Amino acid sequence: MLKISSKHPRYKSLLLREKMAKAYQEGILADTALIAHGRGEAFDYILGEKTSPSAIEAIRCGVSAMLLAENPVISVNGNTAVLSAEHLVELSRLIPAPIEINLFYRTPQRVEKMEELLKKSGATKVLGRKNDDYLPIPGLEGPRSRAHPDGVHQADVVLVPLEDGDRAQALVSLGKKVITIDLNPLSRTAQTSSITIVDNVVRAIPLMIQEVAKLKKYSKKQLTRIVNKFDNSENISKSLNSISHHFKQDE
Ligand code: PTJ
Repeated sequence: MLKISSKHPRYKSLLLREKMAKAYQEGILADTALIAHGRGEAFDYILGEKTSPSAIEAIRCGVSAMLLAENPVISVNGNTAVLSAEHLVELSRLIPAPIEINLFYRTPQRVEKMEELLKKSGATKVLGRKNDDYLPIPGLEGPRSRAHPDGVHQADVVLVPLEDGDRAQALVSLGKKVITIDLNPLSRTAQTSSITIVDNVVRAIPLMIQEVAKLKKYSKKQLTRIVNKFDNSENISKSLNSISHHFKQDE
C-alpha cells in the first residue's frame, strides 16, 4: 500500500479507503462494499465531512431509545465492522445490547472473519455466527432474512448502520424501532427507519458512546420525552438542507 502523508488534505478519508481495501483483500468485505463506501464518501463530502446539529439530535434520540428498550440489539455488517469494530463493541457493552452479524452477501468464510474481527476488538459474545440458529424475517428471502432468536428476532429496538432498504422496511413492519446510520438521507433505509442518523459511522458511533454516558443519568420519563419529541422526517429534511446549503456556498 502507498504511504499516505498525514499532510494530505484528504488524509482521514484516504486512511479509511485503505482500511476498506485491505479488509476486502482479506475477505472480510464483499466487493460491493467498496462501492457502498464510495457512495458514502460522496455524501459525506457534500455534508462537509462533519456531524451536523440534526445528526446530533438523532444520535441523542437513538441512544435514548436504546436505553429505554427491553431488548436492544446492534446488527452489524461488513462495512460497519471494518470501520468501527472497537466502538461498536464499546457501545454494545455500555447500553448493554448484544451484537449480531447480519450480512447481505453472507458466506460462511465472511461470517467467520467478522466474528474474528469483533472478538479481536473486544466482543465477548457475538450472535449470528456460522452455525447459530436463526428465524426468518417475514417478507425477506435468502441469507438476509436471518434473525437470531435471542437477537434481532426478539428485539424491540435494533441499531442497524448501513442497512439495505428491504431489511429496514421488514424490521419496521415487524413493529421494531429501527435506528440507522446512513450518510444518504434519501436512501430507502434512511426514509423507512424510525430514527435516521445522517452521519458517517466513524463519527456517529463514538458520539453515541459519549451520549450514553450523559443519558444514563436521565430518568425513563426524560428519555421518553426525548424520543417522543423527535420527528424523523423533519430531521431528514434538516440534513437535506445542510446538503443544499453546501451547494449554495460553492455558487
Ligand atoms: O457486509 P454486507 O454483505 O452486509 O454488505 C454491506 C453493503 C454495505 C455492501 C450492503 O448493505 C449494500 O449494498 O449497501 P447499499 O445498499 O449500497 O447501502 C449503503 C448505504 O450506506 C448508502 O446509502 C451509503 O451512502 C451509506 N454509507 C456508506 N458508507 C457509510 C455510509 N453511511 C454511513 N457511514 C459510512 N461510512
